[in-house]
Amino acid sequence: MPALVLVGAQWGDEGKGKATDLLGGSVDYVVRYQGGNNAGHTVVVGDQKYALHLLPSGILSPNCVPVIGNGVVIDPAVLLSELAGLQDRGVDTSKLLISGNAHLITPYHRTIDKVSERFLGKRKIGTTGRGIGPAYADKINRVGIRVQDLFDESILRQKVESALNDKNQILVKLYNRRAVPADLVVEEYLGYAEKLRPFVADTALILNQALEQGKVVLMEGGQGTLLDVDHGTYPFVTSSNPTSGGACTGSGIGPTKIDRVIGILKAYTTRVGSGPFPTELFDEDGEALRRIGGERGVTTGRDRRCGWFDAPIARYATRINGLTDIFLTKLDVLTGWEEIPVCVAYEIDGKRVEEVPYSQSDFHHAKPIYEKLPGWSEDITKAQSFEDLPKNAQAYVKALEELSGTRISAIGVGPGRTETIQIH
Ligand code: 2SA
Ligand code: GDP
Ligand code: MG
Repeated sequence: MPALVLVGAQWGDEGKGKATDLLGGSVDYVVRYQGGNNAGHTVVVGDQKYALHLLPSGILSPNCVPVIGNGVVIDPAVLLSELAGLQDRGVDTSKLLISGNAHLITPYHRTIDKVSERFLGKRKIGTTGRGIGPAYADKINRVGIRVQDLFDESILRQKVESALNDKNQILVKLYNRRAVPADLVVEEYLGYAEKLRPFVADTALILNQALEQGKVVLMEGGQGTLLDVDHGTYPFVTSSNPTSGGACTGSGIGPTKIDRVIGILKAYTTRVGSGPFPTELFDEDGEALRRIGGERGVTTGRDRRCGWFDAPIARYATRINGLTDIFLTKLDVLTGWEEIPVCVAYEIDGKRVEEVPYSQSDFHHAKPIYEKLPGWSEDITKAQSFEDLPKNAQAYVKALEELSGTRISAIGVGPGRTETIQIH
C-alpha cells in the first residue's frame, strides 16, 4: 500500500477527519493537499473532541508525520494558534512539515473575500470568509506570497507591494474600503517567519523518498467532490481541487504511486453555502437530520442544509475520483425513520436523467426521483460487524453500494474511533 487518497464524495463534512484518524495508526505520513482553514475536520478520541482546520487529522496519531503540502493555502496566524491549542492539550506537534511552496493567506485576502461576498448580495457563494478564493486567485495570477518568501525580507516586501497595487485600487474605488498598507502586512508576516521556519521543508522530496523506502502516505482531502473548482457545482465551489487529481498536484506525488482512493460518503446529504442541491429538504425530515446528525459548520457554525442520499452524486464521485472503495458514514443518524427515500435519478424538463448533468442550469432545476427503502428502529451504535446491523440497515447499505458502483469497506455508526464497522 504505497500512497492512498481520501476524498469527500459529496459537498464536504462527510466525516473525513474521523476516517483519516482511523487510518492514521497504520500510515506514516498524512498530507493535506488543498484548501486551507476553511476546512473543519472533527475527530473524537475517547471523550476528547478535536476540530482541525488547517492541520492534517494525522496530527493526532503519535507515529504519523503530518504534512501541509504545496497545494494548501496557509493563514499563518490560524496555523500557529491551532498548533498552540493542540500543544495545550498535550498533542505532540513537533513532527509537522510545511511545504515552502504553499501559498499564504494575507489580511487583504480575507478582506476581499468578505467584501466581495457582500457585494454579490443574493448571488453570494456562501464562502467561509477565510480568504481562500482570493489567495488561490493570486496564486494562479502569479502574484501570490509563498511560505518561502517569509525568509527574504526584500522579496516579501516586493511581492506584497506588487500584490497590493491593483487590490488597493479595487478596495478603495469599488468596495469603498480603506487601502491596506504594505508595510503593516510585511511587518506582521516577518513576525511569523522564525516561528514557522522549523517546520518548513521540501515536502514533495521527503514524501517521494518515504514512498521509495516503503512508507505509507495518506493524502487527506478537504471539502468534497461537488465543491471542486473543476468538477463541482461551479461557481458555488471552493477554489481548489479536493478531488483525487488534486492530491497529486497538491503534494508532488505522481499518480502511479497511488493505489487506493477512498471516498467518504454520508448516508444522507448535506451542504453549507449556496448552490444547487436536488435532494435538499425544507421540512421536518431535514430539521431532524440536522438535529440528529449535529449538522453545523465546524468552522463558521452555520447550519448545514440537509437532504436524502443522492445516488447520481455518489456515482459521479466514483467516476471523477476513480474510487476504489467507500467509507459510508453516519448510518446511525438514519435510525428511526420508517422509510428512507433515496434519490436514484433526476427528472429534468420532464425527462428521466440517470447521471449528474454537465449543464449547470439543468442541475439547478433537477428534481429527485426517489425510491423508498424500509427503515429500522434498533440502536446500531454498538454494531461491530455488518451482521450486527438490522436486516433493513444491511439492505440500505447494499442498495447504496449498488447505486454508487463502489464497494463499501467501512460503515460509521457513531462519531467515535471505535464506532466503525470494517468490512473485509
Ligand atoms: P470557501 O471559503 O471559498 O472555500 O467557500 C466556498 C464554498 O465551499 C464551501 N466550503 C465548505 N463546505 C463544507 N464544509 C467546509 N468546511 C467547514 C465545515 C464549513 C463551515 O467543516 O463545516 O464551518 O461552514 C467547507 N469549506 C468551504 C463553502 O460553504 C462555500 O460553499
Ligand atoms: P469532515 O469535514 O468530512 O471531516 O466532517 P466534519 O467533521 O465537518 O463533520 C462530520 C461530523 O460527523 C463530525 O461531527 C463527526 O464527529 C461526525 N461523524 C463522523 N462519522 C460519524 C458517524 O459515523 N456517525 C455519527 N453520528 N457522526 C459521525
Ligand atoms: Mg468539515
